[in-house]
Amino acid sequence: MSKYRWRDLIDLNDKEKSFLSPLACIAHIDVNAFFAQVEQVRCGFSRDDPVVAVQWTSILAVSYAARKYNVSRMESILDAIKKCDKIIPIHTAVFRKGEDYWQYHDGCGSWVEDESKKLSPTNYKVALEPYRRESRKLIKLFQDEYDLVEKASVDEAFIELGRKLFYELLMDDSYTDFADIRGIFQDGRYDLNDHLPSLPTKLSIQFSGEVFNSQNRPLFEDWDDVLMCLASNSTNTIRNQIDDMLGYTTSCGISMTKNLSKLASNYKKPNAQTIVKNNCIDDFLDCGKFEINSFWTLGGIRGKELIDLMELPKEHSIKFIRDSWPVSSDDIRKFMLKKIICRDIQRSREYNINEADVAKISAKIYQLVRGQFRLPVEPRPLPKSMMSKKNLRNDDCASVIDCIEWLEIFCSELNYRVHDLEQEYEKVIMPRTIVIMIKGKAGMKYTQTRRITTASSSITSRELFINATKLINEIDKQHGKLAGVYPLRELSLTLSNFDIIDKGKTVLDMFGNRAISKSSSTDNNVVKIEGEDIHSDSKGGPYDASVSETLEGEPPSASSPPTMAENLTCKQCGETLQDKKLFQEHVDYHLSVQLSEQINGVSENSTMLTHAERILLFGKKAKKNAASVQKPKKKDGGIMKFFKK
Ligand code: DCP
Ligand code: CA
Repeated sequence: MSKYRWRDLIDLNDKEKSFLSPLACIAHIDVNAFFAQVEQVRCGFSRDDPVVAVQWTSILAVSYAARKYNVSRMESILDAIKKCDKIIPIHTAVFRKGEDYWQYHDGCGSWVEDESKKLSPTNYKVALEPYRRESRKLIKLFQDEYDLVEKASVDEAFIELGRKLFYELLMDDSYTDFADIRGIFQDGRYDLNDHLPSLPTKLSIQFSGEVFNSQNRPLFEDWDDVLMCLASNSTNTIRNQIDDMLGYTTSCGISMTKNLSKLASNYKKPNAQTIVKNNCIDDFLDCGKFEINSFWTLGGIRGKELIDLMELPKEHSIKFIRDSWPVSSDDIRKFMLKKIICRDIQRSREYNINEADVAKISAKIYQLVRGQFRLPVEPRPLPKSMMSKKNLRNDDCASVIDCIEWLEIFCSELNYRVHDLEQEYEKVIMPRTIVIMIKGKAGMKYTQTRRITTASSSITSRELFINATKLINEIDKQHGKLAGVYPLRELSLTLSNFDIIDKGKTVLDMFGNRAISKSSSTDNNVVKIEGEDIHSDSKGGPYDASVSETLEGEPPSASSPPTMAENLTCKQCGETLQDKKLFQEHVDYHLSVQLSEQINGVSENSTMLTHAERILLFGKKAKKNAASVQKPKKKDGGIMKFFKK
């Protein structure tokens, strides 16, 4: 008899429960030397060519062929060429100052002798769009095959295989090995609390990739092993597809949890997959390659504090925790708490782990070291803002004209990224706030904010540029003449306060309640994401720097949109609001609804329709306009724009 129950297997068919089942299978797939492979494929090199992707003078990604020469990331390209003159440096695509499109300049870069071919940050900004494009293709391949995919970074994803495995085991007749269990399931001859039948005596299925099995444990002991095996065949197929269609090798880890799978995909690179079966989890964690700070999120200061607080040895810390606290996480909690109280008496600095988080972190550590820390695979919450910025040197930006030339690039980049997010989430995303920040040569920072009040159904770089130009002119007028401003040291543009317009499905399904407040409308799929939290990737380095950073200083209050009446009475519906902030939210709400209606069509309750439009759309018996207040004339589109496209 199996040690698992029918309930454990049936739970795999439920996206909400699957990751909690002891039969869960989660894969983590990571592209090897991502930027380098993108350039290798684009330029027609082979995998044996030692390609490196370069940004100015630094190496961003090192192909596995180049790693053989001991070349590493963040090394200068000149140093790398000294190590091996066969290295093939390829510079990332760049935007040129004053242009709103990116381009590759193959054959150019800091390592080329010809001065006219040296790309420099004085006139260019790195464009990461080519990598985002490839990333989109990867995610699309995953999403076409699996129903639960979490993009973890630009080149990695978690996949939860529950439904796929459930189908293969219990419904797919081509797997003859499983005829018996399939029969029981299909006839309904089971109770959820019953144990599953024993494994068939003969199994013809075989694992793809490497099963981590340092202790030579039986390959197929129970149904979890069978599911891992099916999972390994499935991920192998998709990885081959990525190779065939895009030309990239990947590494993959498969196990019961996200944390373990991430360690497993990193275990063997390039072009490999490692399976950590449930009966080999401790063997894997104790193999000597991992310590407590190898786990995702415990790599930084938090991990170091934990090592201090738990008095962990330098080596075999995972096994040490398991052996020292065998019974419950509460024992870890008590131990850490004592240490924290002592520590805080002689407190010399701020700490990351404090009394308030001890219970939570103890429970997490207790589970992590046993490979039992369960996290759902789920779409990332949408970033609350996105930034394009440039660090500036010398006279890179000595006047408002220079600013405008850089802003042209920023707007194009942000426009790409908004549309990138739209594809990832299958939503229409409309930023409502735009903030410019300048840092003068003396180090002072100034910011200026505007609301983006367009009612068009999609943001464009031109629209962003119009807003950005207004902002820079305002800020220049106010501060430009001060000593210590030009030439600037930093310029950035940030978009935030996104309206998320669903094209039909429910948004809360997708994002839950995380940082999202649904607008008061019930008949429009509009969600506003509020606050100024800044999205950041899990990785540091130059890739991060151009993704987003926190703004310092309070932005001044937003300028008024044209529809705002000074007496705080909405021209659209007649409602009078108590203060400017509420009024602004109210105006935003109308804009969001209008936008949603352009995308999704209108309902009869819409406040955006005149009575005549209502009759045209819904017939003579249509309700009168909800607010029965005359609506301002729409500038363009007329009634046709309310019809579904
Ligand atoms: N990246 C970057 N700066 C960093 C980290 C990453 O620019 N500090 C970029 C370049 C990488 C890509 O992100 O190609 C993916 O990062 P990974 O950490 O996954 O590294 P690679 O894919 O290059 O290598 P590996 O094969 O080890 O995953
Ligand atoms: Ca990678």
